Order: sequence, then structure tokens, then C-alpha cells
Amino acid sequence: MDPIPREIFKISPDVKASIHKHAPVVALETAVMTHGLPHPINLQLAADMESIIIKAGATPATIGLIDGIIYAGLSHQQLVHLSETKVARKISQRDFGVAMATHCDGGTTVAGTAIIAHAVGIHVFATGGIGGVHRLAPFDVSADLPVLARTPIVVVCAGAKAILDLPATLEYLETMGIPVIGYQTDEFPAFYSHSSGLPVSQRADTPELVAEIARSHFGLGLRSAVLVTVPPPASAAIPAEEIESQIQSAVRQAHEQGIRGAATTPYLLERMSTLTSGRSLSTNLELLKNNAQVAAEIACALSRQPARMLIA
Ligand code: PSU
Ligand code: MN
Repeated sequence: MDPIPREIFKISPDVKASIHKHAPVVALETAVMTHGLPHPINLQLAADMESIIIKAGATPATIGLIDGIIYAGLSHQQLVHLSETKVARKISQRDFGVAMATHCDGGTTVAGTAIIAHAVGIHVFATGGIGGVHRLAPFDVSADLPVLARTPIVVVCAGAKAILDLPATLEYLETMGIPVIGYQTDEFPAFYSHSSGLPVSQRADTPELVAEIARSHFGLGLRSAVLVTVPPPASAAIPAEEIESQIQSAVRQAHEQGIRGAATTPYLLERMSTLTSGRSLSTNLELLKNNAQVAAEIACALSRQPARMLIA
């Protein structure tokens, strides 16, 4: 892919230096800030994820748009701004051109973040849960899936959001050639819960094995992402049978209210937080921080091995 022209995106000096040295870098999304979490929890979470990554020996690169310019490595001041603004757009693949041309602020989704991270040469990206195939809406498939199918990057997540149709989402991942690695688990995690009853392609218990799998996958020239799924920390996880009825209520309410398109995921996550009296929100925060830690360890393991990644 031709690099994006310089004047429309900016890489912070520390991120640029780390990429140049093949030092470990972890990309972070901002849709979770602008469209997922309430203020000021969203700002605290962004700062916490960055410090976890730094403590683990990697450089965080939080990606987002300010005034139509794409940043890889937002400053603290820019994060404060994105955490507060009410007018940020949710930026998936289709939204970049519009947001850039009209000088929007924007929070990048998994799809949007993966595109930019890969374009600037970052190999690892931490998020909460990827988008997928929605329940009760057969044509609502998140752009996260087709983008991951053609973007060679390691994505660390807690599976797909449990508000989705998880079996259908896993089938899509298989069809599109995206290996699903269970990090210290044999099961595809269900975002809020450890277990979904669905198998992963392979279990990996160490960051070194994940790095070796990624190096082999990309080294072969395969262009799909490697999806690393990490169960939420045991202390914060909610058993699937305890949360399923709230998920079903939230999905039903979205359907009844006629919620569609990009508004669906933010609506469902907000409903889940209300229906669980905030319990799902704290699970969401804990798994995001845990994923930042695991992603940083994988980025460190990748940068320790001879870099032979053919994913320019
Ligand atoms: N986390 C949240 N809220 C969100 C998202 C994550 O707490 O809205 C975003 C993610 O960035 C994910 C996106 O990529 O939702 C999926 O949305 P859609 O189904 O519209 O593609
Ligand atoms: Mn959608």
C-alpha cells in the first residue's frame, strides 16, 4: 500500500523513533473513548492503558483525528480534548475521507485504528472487543471484520463484544483467514465472560509463542490479522449465564427503538452498563487494561526476535 501522504497524518516523535528502531509499539483506538465510555472515565482509561504499556517496556500510539488530521500518538492535551468533545465522529474505514475533508474530530474504531497502525508500521494493537456480526440484524456486520481480513497486524482483544452473534462472528473470521489465538485459554472469550463454549484455532500461553505465530503468518506473506483473544481478568469477569438475559434485553430494545448502523454498538454497550448497574462497565475497563498489558508483552517479544516481518 502506498503510504498516506504526510500532510494528512502526523506521527508523534516518540512513536516515530520507536518504529524506526523496531522497538515495541502498541496502537490504541479512540472510539472506545468517544463512543464507548462516559467522561471522565474515558480519559482515565486512556491514560491508564498508556502507562501500562510504558511500564511494560513499549511505546503507546493512541490513534485518532483532530480537526481532520490523523494522529498516531496523540498528546495528553489531545486526549483530554477527545475525551470531552461531544461532536467527535466514530471513524471506521468509510469515514476517513469525510472526516478529513470536513475537519472533524474523531475516535477510530478497530477497523479505523488497524488501517492507520498498519500504514505507519505498527505491528500490535490493543482493544476491548472487536465488532462482528450483530444479532437480529443479518446485514449488520462490523467493518472491523473485512478490515482485519486484509490488514496484517496483531490485534489483542477479549474476543468479540458479547452483544454480537458470536458463532456467526467466528465463522466469518474463519472464512476470512484470520487465526483466532486463545491467550491462556482454549475458548473464545465472550468479552464480559471467560467462556463462550466456542473453540479458538489455537491456544498460546506465552507472548513468545504469539510472536512466533505472528512472525510465521506474516512471514509467509499472509495479509490477514492475527487475533489474540484474552479472557477478562477473573476478578472482573461476569459469568455468561448471569449476563445473557441482559444482553437479550439490550438487543431487543435496540431493535424496538429502531437503532441502526454505527449507533448500534454504542447504544448496546450503554444499555448493558445501565442494565447491569455499572458492572459491565467495570468489566470493560479491567479487560481493556489487561489487554494493554498482554499487547505490550507481545510487542516486546516480537521486537526481541529478528524482525523478518514482510508486512510493509
Ligand atoms: N468499545 C466501546 N464502544 C465502542 C467500541 C468499542 O466501548 O463503540 C467500538 C470499537 O471501536 C469497535 C466498534 O471497533 O465499536 C464496532 O462498531 P461497529 O459495530 O459499528 O463497527
Ligand atoms: Mn454496524
